[in-house]
Amino acid sequence: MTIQETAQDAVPTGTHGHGRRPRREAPRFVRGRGRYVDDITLPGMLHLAILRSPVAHARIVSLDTTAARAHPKVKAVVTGADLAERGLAWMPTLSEDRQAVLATDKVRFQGQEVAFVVAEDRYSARDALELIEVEYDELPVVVDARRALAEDAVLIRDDLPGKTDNLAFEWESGDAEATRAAFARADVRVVQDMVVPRVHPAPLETCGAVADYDRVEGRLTLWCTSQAPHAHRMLLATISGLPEHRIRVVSPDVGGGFGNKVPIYPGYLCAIVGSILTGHPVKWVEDRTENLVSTTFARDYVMHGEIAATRDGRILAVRSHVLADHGAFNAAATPTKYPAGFFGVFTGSYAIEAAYCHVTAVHTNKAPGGVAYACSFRIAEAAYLVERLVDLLAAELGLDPAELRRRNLIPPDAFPYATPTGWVYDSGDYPTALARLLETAGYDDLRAEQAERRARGEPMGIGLSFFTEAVGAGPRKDMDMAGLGMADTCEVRVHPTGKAVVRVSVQTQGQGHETTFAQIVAEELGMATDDVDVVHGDTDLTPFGLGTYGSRSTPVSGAAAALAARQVREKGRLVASSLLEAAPADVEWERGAFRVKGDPGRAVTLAEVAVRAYGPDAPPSPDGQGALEANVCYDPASLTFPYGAYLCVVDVDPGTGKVSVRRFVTVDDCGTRINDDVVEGQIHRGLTDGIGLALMEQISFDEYGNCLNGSLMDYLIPTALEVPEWETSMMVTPSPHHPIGAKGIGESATVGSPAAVVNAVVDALAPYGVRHADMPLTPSRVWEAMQGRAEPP
Ligand code: MCN
Ligand code: CUN
Repeated sequence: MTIQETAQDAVPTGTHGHGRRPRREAPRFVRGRGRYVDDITLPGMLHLAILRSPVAHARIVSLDTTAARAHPKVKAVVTGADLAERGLAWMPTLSEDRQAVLATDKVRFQGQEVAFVVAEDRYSARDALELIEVEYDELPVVVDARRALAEDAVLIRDDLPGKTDNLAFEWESGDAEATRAAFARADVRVVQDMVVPRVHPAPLETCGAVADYDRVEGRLTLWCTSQAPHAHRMLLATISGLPEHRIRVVSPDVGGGFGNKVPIYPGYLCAIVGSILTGHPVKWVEDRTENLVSTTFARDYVMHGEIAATRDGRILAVRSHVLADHGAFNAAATPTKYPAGFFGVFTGSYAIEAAYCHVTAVHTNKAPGGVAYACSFRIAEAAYLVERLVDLLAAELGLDPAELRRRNLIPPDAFPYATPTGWVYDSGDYPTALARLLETAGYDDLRAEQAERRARGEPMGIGLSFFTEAVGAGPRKDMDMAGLGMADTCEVRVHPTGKAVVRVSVQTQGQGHETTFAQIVAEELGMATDDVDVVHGDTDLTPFGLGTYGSRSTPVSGAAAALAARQVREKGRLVASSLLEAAPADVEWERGAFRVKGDPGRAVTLAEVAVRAYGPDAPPSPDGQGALEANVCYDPASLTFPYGAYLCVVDVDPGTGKVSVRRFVTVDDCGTRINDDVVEGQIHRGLTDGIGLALMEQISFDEYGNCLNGSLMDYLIPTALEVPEWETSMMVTPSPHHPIGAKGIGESATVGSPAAVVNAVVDALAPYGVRHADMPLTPSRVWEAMQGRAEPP
């Protein structure tokens, strides 16, 4: 597995890129020395457990905590009514809805928070939960989004004044009229309904918090599993009424987020209330079932897709209607103006005249949330939709799917490319990526092999996908979360001995930021990466910013880091000119040092400059700020648009319907890469996600709203056994508006790969007359499809 190079030098990016460097956080993790929320133990710390609703929809008739309070080790028992007295029973969500912290009137999904107990140890807290008596008056449930708006559907959100139905929101994008006209002109139209099932990010570490409220100082410290510590601090301040400057949110090592840790959860607030009430630090760590059943899910889109083309295979238009299941409370994490996330990029990587989509989002009696799980804000759904439609169209036209894609890809000279739904893709060379993919995979040979196998009755499938993502939210004028504009700040300081500290507002959950942000700054300052330290995940120690999700750390904070380092370098140049006894205009930065123009032998490094910068004869700092310090808030001009071309080869066991992924070949382009190892790791992980999503992952419910996937025995996630040896390769088309030309990569493979797997399986099943089957393609579903029976999803 090697990374191959194709460089398209669109913008100069200095010397950034291609550093293969082991992650500096690795030794700590492999030796078990990571420090996660559950590793935090404070003197006098108490433990919190949450009582959750066993039913999906019910009125709370009565709630008796007498016996629980009498438990000898219990310090506090708190109900929704107790919180309501303090105005804390409800909290705002990231999507302008509200969510119950503890239920007061009704429970609206199975696993909803009803009460909590604080006790001396975790076991006693859990024991005491069983002593709480709750009488529920059960109500009808809405489980299927397709039934949510039926006349007779029970009203879930009767807490909202004037609400009479289960509609969460409606949203549209594109030009309905132009799309209708293009469809009318088309020779061929293909229509397909498809479901992207509800899935869960399922990070290895569940969510948790330790709250420590200091009654004397009036200060709150909250260690929590947060992908966005600064945004969470602001939200916690608004909800709790505690002053923001007296709240410190610390996100220590986080054992995977994948979007699960973007929202704030009732548990965080319960821990805070528990600490305020008892005067002790309080720890809440949910178990696996609580994580799977009650925290934010992903996908859950029922999509109707249509594609129109000419007979010779030119795609004219795409249209879609989506029914989005947002659960009991709309707690989706997405920029305010984008309630359906970035689903609007569903025209994918193709030059298409017209497009239109309409999204209807509904409430159901299921866990709240939405968007999460390496999705680039719903681009996972969008990419899947268009890539399935293109394959269906190829089948209809009798064209090879690779050829159909080739005819419609956005040409390289069209960038920056404006899509019919209003997105401006920054850069790319799509035809080269596709050509490289087909060549690396040996596409023609694969098709020949497939024909031979088919003749022998062996179902083999070849699936393609080509995706484009939009990552790196803001700019802040267009994008905000909970009123906070999406921009991020980075602070760089070079100390007298020439070592640097970088403080970032984003928060790693395993992506390797401690290494990669050091690399960005070291590269800009001509320093050794080991001489640069990265501080993150503590609101007291880092500048303000919106956090890590939507693969925005590199596009936003990475840019801030490069620019802050450049400002430091510029200050250093003045000091260097005094050291070199040359006019500042004659000093240039070249090959990692300040050099006198025309006399490159006369040079000083930044480390040499640092000593002088803090010395008695230092020249005055030009901006009156610290000698070698800079603080840059980066408000991105636009998003970055990484893309990729994937090919998956599967074999299907005709007797059992079991799918085996034999090969997975990829070409990705995230512009300039900071660290090849990290990028490759991100891609491997995302491809694994894609196989899981396509073949095994689903959160499902029975007709009573019982969640059927409360453990990792019932919610299958892929392991090394289900994945092949990856065949990855890279291209480099820098982003023209990013200071080092980098685009995000953290979600690319998760977004791009499910369609390749499903396309491969459907391709394998073509001889059985199958044109579509919904994820997850479990053996039973594949087998049903082979028998000509589509199993209802
Ligand atoms: N990188 C690089 N060169 C680039 C782009 C990125 O070297 N051109 C590196 C970055 O420096 C960073 C990593 O790749 O170390 C991912 O960068 P980026 O694409 O900016 O994504 P973020 O750091 O913002 O991470 C978020 C993204 C998301 S949204 C999900 S979901 C996801 C993902 O990252 N969750 C993850 N990858 C994950 N990986 C791990 N181990 N754990 C998670 O929870
Ligand atoms: Cu959509 S999951 Mo990531 O943006 O944290």
